[in-house]
Parts: sequence; structure tokens; C-alpha cells
Amino acid sequence: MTSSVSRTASVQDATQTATQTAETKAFDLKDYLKQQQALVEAALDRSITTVYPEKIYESMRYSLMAGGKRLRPILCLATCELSGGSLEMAMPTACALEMIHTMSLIHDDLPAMDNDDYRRGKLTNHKVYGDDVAILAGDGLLAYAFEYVATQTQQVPPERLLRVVAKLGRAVGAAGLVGGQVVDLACEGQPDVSLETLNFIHRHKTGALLEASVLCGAILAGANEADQLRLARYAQLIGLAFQIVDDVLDITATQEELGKTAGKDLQAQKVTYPSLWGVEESRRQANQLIAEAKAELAPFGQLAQPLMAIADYITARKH
Ligand code: GRG
Repeated sequence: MTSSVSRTASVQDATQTATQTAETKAFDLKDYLKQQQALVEAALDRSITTVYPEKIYESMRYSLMAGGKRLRPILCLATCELSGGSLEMAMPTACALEMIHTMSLIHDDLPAMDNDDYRRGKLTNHKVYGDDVAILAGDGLLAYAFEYVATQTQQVPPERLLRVVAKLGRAVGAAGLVGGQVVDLACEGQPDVSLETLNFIHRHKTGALLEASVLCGAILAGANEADQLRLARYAQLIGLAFQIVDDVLDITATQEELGKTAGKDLQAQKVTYPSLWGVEESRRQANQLIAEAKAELAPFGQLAQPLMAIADYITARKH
């Protein structure tokens, strides 16, 4: 692992270099996201080939290649680079994060859960392939994510890889996505859900995988404990802000903008941040969380420009 002394020195060196060029070259987030999305799309496309039994691979690819912002892989790549690692080291984990995220969307859309017809601007997986295949496609993507990290990661010491696998497992299971989803389902139709419960749901349903995305990149690159802590706090703060914005968009955006049914929360009479605080206060809270998240990045200086810009994008996004 990089020592904190050499870490600080390298951050300072890089900060100075970056500061020198900052005036002439402003960071272009749109350009950065486009470039990183293209890299992720290509890597995802290579990750699964269609072989016998074709139906299941087609179903897995249908949802995996259906677009989406690719936020989780991009966060993983960005923190790996910030921590001194390369894109190559992090790409298999970045793909695995998107496989896990995609499987959670497939299962979330099933009639037994949210019962949605559209996702990412297309019919949901079960609408095309049926509930049975959609369940199996989710299972297939989840298992493959772990296989993919374990077999495809290169130039990373095995002990770091082991920590990444453990971090992913925790983010997916009852201590993460699954736990958040269970509480969310239990709260359905209940008008008196507390802010504490709402925070629990979203820290687990949305926050856990975003945090794993950020931390896995840092772990792969060998970031020190202090930097990992800072990055974890950054991730927790943007995770909550991300969900608040998601809730606001459910009210203010159209189906075309969202690529999924709009107004679902209101329709289901779900307790959300805007239903507790109103839209304006929700936006204010999200902006406050983003400001706090960015403050965590201060010690990284200009090296953290991508993560700073991604934080701003979370509140500015329209879908
Ligand atoms: C994980 C084993 C396992 C089962 C799934 C269904 C379930 C358990 C969990 C629900 C997880 C879920 C749907 C969380 C919502 C997360 C969220 C805010 C999704 C939208 O993310 P975006 O905006 O979507 O990044 P795109 O399409 O851009 O990738």
C-alpha cells in the first residue's frame, strides 16, 4: 500500500502541476463523462458474449447494454486514477459494478417488486423475456460480476482484490441493497415513515453501491486508510444527495427525460424526501450535501476535479 507520506507528496506534486494548468484548461465534465462512458460501454460490450443457451445471455445483455449514466463504473475509474492507479486495473470492477446495478434494476422492476414497464427508455427485462428469464438474468449478472472481477483483474495484488470482492458482497447483500429494498417494501403504503427510516432505506438501496464504487477504485490503487475514509464520506454524502434528487425528478421530470415511468412515488403514495420536506427544501438539502461532499475532497487538490464535477452533476442532472 502507498504510505501516507508518499501519498501526500504525490498529491502535492500533482496538485502543483494541475494548478499551473488550471487557468488554461478548465475541466470539461461533459467531455470527461462522454469519454469515460465510451470506455465503459466498450468494456461492457466485450464482457458478455452470447453463447448457448442464447436466451439468457441475450436477456442479460439487453439490460446491461441499455444505456444508463454508467455513474458507478465512472466513479470507480475516477477514484482509482485519483489514488494513483490505472484505468486497466479498475475496469473489470467497474464493469462488475454496472452488472450488479443492472441486476438490481431488473429485479426491482419485476411485478413482485416495483412492477415497472419501462427502464432506461426501453421495455423492462421481464416485459421482453418474461418474469422467469428476468429473474435468472439478474442472478446470472450477479454471479458473473464476481467471477469477472476475480478472473479479469490484472496488475492488482491479491489481498486488494480480496478486499474488493468482500466490499462488493457487503454492498449487495442484506447489509446493503437487499436490506434497503426489504425495508422499502415494508414501508409501502405506510404514511408515517420517519426520516430516519427513509435515510436507512436510501443509505442501503442507493448509497451502499455508490460507496462501494468509490472505495473499490481506491482499494485497487492501494489508497491509504485516511484517503479511503475521506472518499467513503464523499460517497455517502453524494449517495444521499443522489437519492434526494431522484425523488425530486420523479415529481418534476417527464417519462421521456427519465426513461422510466414518472410520478411513480406520488402514485404509490410513497414517503419520499419531497413529501417530507417539499421540493425546494429537498433541493437545498441536496445542494448542502454536495457542498459537504466536495469539502471532503479538498486535500486531493486539482487531482479530484473529476469527483468534484461528478458531485455537481448529481444535483444538476435531469435524469
Ligand atoms: C442486489 C441481490 C440483489 C437484489 C436486488 C431489487 C433490489 C434487490 C434492490 C433495489 C435496488 C434499487 C433499484 C435501487 C435504486 C437505485 C437507483 C437510484 C437507481 C437509479 O440509478 P441511476 O440513476 O440509473 O444511476 P441509470 O439507468 O442511469 O444507471
